Amino acid sequence: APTILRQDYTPYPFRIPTVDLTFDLAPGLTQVHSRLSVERIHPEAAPLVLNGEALNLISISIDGHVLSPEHYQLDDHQLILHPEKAAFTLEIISTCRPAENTSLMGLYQSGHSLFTQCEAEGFRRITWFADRPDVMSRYTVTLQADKTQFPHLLSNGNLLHHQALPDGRHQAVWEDPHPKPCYLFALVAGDFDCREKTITTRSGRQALLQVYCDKGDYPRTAWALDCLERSVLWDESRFNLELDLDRFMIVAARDFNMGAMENKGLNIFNSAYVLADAQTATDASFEAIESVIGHEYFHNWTGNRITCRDWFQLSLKEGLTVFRDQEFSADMMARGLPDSAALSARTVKRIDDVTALRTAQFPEDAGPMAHPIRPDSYQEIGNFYTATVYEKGAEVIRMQHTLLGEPGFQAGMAEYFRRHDGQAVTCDDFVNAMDSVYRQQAPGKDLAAFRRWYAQAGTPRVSVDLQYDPQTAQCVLTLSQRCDPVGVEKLQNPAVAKPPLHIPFALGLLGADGSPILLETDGLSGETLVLDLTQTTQTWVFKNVTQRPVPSLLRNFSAPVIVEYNYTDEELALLARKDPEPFSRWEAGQSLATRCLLAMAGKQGQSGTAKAAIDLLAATWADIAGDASLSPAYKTRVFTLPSERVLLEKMSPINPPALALARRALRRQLGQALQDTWQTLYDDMCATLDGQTYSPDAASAGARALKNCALAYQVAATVSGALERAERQYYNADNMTDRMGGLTPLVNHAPEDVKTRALAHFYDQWQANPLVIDRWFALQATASSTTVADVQALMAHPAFTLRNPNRARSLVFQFCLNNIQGVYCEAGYAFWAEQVMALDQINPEIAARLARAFDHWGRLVPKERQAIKLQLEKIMQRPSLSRNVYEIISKALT
Ligand code: B3K
Ligand code: ZN
Repeated sequence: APTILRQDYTPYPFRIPTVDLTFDLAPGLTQVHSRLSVERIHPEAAPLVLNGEALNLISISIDGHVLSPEHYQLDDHQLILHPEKAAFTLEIISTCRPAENTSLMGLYQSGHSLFTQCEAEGFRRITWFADRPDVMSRYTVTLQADKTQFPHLLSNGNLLHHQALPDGRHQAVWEDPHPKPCYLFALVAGDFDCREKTITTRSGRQALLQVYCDKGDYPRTAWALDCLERSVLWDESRFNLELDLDRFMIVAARDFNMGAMENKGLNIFNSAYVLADAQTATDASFEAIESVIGHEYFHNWTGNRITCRDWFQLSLKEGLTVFRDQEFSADMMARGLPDSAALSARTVKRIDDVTALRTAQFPEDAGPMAHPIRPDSYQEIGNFYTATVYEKGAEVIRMQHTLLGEPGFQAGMAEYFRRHDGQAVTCDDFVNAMDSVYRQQAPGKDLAAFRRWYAQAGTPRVSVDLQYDPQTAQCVLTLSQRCDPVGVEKLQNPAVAKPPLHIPFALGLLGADGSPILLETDGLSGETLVLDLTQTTQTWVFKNVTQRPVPSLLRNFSAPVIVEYNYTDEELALLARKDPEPFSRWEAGQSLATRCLLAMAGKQGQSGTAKAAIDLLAATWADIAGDASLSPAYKTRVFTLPSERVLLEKMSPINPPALALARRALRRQLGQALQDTWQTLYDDMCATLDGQTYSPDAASAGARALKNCALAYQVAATVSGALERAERQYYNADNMTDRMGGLTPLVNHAPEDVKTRALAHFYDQWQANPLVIDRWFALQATASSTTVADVQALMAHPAFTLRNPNRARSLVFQFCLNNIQGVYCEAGYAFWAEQVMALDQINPEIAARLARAFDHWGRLVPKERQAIKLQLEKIMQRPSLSRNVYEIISKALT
């Protein structure tokens, strides 16, 4: 497969100012009549190259004259014309087959409805077009279909007319006043329920907000509409950005490759990120819905009004929009709280975001698919919707926010819109706007070294050296950064020294009793300072430090780096108990737990060597449990051990089963050691929640999380009565969070009959609700006793299908990615390879994601490494692999 290079970008030689599409919609065969106004930009005789895939050509004409085949070249993916005129109307009539389209890219059927997904390169499966984001057009769309089967016909923008046609058909005409790239085109046809509300935007305009769902799902759309309204208000108040449409629609689809899609005015969502009520959705789902609805809405400005010049710039819109959705969620969680509680609430969100980064992005940055947030090359762009582009991209935006401060960052955003509204631009254009503000704010400084974050892959390491001299009362801090070549960097030039990055490094110092020490250096002073680390090694001297300090490093995770500093266990415990900065406080506890786990895993699960550290961890947790100043949500994060996937990155060679055993053993020990603590927490949280009707707000979600965390430790430790309590909680719950809080420990620890009865009861209760049945599959897929044979048996269940991405993810992905005890064996690897190949026939984008499950194979213990390599080679030998899977597997093997 050819590799596309960022440096090869050339502008498109034509403009296509207007696009007029008429769809004759039917699931079996849909006809598309496209009428394009085309204007040559370059005077030269550049051909007009249009992309097209899986289309059937009916006719082509220019200014009304039908072209015969000798006037164009057509193959499987391109249509090439050689127009003589400088401006003309091109008409193309073609057909496609939505019901046969299992890739879920382009126009496809889901349930009884029709949906589109065009980003990145799906529009070419609808009609021949310049399928690239820098060609922007005004769209008029006419949809015709059977009226009974498809009473709702939706597209971007405003509805111009709707009328009946002969033979039980009808048509709707939509016009989108905003020029857009074709990846933001959308249509939906189906029979839906709709919840709606008219709001008044800041400037006094009326806007209609709508959430469409399958018939019968209406009661589960209230939260989504509420989230949408709050998103609109938040973007006005925090970013000064107002909704630019009269109508904003969200439609829920059962079959969807990703979370959701920001099509202009017509967002299409995976139903998992729309539908929720107390009975069927967990607190985590409510929270995820809020963040995805915010994310897609915020794209309306960052992505749609200003879009990407080419797909290498994907992080321009994704990193920025993830940063914005993270801030939205944090602001929602902190709403109405006094300052200290607000900080704690925001920190809980920060902890969750950093955990997500470490779970998915750090491994990616250390593996064969490592790439800069702005990649330099790709074979298949669908493979680059990655944790690096999204989550690390958001960290790179967040660092700019840290360097400029909120007012400076907002000034930079205003400058970005002033310069580029309505354009397709690059990451450099964004940093230029921020840099213009930064230079004004801090004369002599600029973002030159900072820009390297866009060009380099790999997670940098910052090592910290601290020297204290009691005579002079000075503390000398030296920070050194390094980042070894990774991924393609390693192939291209393994010896190259990567230039240093600009790392904003936030830190504080604590006295032996945990009290903060005022930092004074070079005209800066404060309890937290953000140091500008721009060189490979830099030193700072802090004055008037009257006692040997304990450093609190990388506060609030001020940069996406790994910090290396030799703390003693006691210093970590001190920070975990006393650090006034809540993120670093959490981090210290996690570091102590990590030490225990790695020591245990190194000794095949025997915890003797780690005894002292475990006792210290337990004592620290007991103190934190009793600290009334900390919120239940925060405590839950403290009491959650780092996941296997985060821990794997810290082990060399990686031994996943040993880690899984160690983690289980430590959970059991902490369950036993802190029995009274768990009991108190459980009772307290029950009392807090008692008598309240379910609400997904952050405070009650936090109380439920802590209650269920305490229960899980009690069950893990086989405390007497704990299983019965979990069972009671499962059967009596009045909301899905508590139901899962009871069922999860049962499935992992209860005797077979108790477990089977509960699972059968669950299936029976919820079989009509696919999103709940996804939970049922996922819970079994991740249970520690589940084997490959169990998963195969579940795949034979009538409710299972590989064709629905949510279902495939709930069982196959959950097992391959998150069941460490089940999948790391020869049968597990063979199962994985089989599923990659089976999925590749159905949906290459989804298959390529599963193909990445063992990206870290080269760092595993030798026996496992060999076994996985065999499977990689087996996949590679398969004829007719998709470009998606080919790219992943070939990179894994180099
Ligand atoms: N922009 C979409 C991504 C869809 C890509 C599918 N290949 C979702 C989002 O980031 O908002
Ligand atoms: Zn996005």
